[in-house]
Amino acid sequence: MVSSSIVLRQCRLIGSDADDLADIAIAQGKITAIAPQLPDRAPTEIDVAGQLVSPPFVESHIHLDSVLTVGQPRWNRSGTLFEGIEIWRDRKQNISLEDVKERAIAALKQQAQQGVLFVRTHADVSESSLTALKALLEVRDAVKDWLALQVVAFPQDGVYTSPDNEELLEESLRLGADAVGGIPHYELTREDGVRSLQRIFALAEKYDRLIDIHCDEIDDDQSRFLEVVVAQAVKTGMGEKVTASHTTAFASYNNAYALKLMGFLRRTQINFIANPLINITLQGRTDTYPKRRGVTRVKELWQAGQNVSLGHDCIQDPWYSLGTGNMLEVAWMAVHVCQMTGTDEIDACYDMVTGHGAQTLNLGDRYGLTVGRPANLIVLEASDRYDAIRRRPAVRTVIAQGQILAQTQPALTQWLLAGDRPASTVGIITDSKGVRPPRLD
Ligand code: 17E
Ligand code: FE2
Repeated sequence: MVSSSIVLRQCRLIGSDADDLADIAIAQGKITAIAPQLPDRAPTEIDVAGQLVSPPFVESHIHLDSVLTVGQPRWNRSGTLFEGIEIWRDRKQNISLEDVKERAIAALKQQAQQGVLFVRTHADVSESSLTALKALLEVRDAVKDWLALQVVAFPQDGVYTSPDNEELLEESLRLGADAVGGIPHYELTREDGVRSLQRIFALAEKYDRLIDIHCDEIDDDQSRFLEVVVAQAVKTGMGEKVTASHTTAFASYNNAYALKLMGFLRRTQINFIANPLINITLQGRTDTYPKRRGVTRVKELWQAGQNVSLGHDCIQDPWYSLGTGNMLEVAWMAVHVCQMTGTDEIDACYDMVTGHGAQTLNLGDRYGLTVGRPANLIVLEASDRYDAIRRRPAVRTVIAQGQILAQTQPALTQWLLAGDRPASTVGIITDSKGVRPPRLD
């Protein structure tokens, strides 16, 4: 038997009963045992002391080529998607491999130290040198010992808006992009949008790649490319390899049409990604009042059994000036914007930044707290998923492929009021006990 390299003691596993603590043994990069009071001894023993142990966070949608460029060359004054695209068009005139790689790796480190170990990034491939794509493919390789990165070839300016773009998209697949992207609502006509989707599916089949479309990211209730994605998924049988990102127009469709579409969705198993931080700010910009939220029907899709995951989309770029890379902020925003405030709904929002994200990325048995799988896990200063989303506490320990990648000390508050208890560490400790809601079983 191989001896363990790390044993974590007294782990509160996601979804388990409160008092049910287990030990986790790791050897040769894999989880080798999960059981109460394991007899194994290891050179590294971590006393988790009843904190939450979770599979890592999954960032299922981010644009790493544009992260950390906010204000370059100017701020997005209108706050719209379209001004963002124009600012990025100016910024990308002078990107270099080094520029993209440095910013992307900085963002990935920011995310990984907060427990994100699987990421899907879009790379803009509507720029003739394909610098963003080449840089992100290099980043994928540079980080592979601690983080798994998927790269989507994303034609930001459209596939048929200029003569070179279709070939640039195919060249990106030859260069090794993991997935084909698209932006049908930004093609010049509805017909071009439909044609672009047909081409994207054909390319994905030819090169055996995944698909992730920026689909209907607009408040126009007539933007109906999701139905085309669904039709292509049904006809090709590609279902779970296909993702519709953003789909914000779904929030503006009339209910009769939305109901019909929900029915069509049952014929295939595509994935949805919502980006609540960004779309709550980008959408609704042409409304006065009432003002739409512009985030897709996350709750209804989840209730209908569709796979929904959540992403950042942006960290400090032309579309969104904020963001820290913390997936708990994304889940927290989804709870609010999508009104997922029931205890099972809050838990579901946590799942959307963990297991559901893994499903979107087609990670299969590369992901999960299961014996035999790669030892990727995080220790959170929380008692359960609800507590994690409420307080968004630090991820104390990040274990990537069986190695300790990062450790974070939580903030410590000292209560110093004269005459009260002597200085102590209230705050974190009393707060984490909080009030726990009765479970809905
Ligand atoms: N590009 C796009 O088309 N939509 C977005 N939300 C971002 C980039 C961030
Ligand atoms: Fe996006």
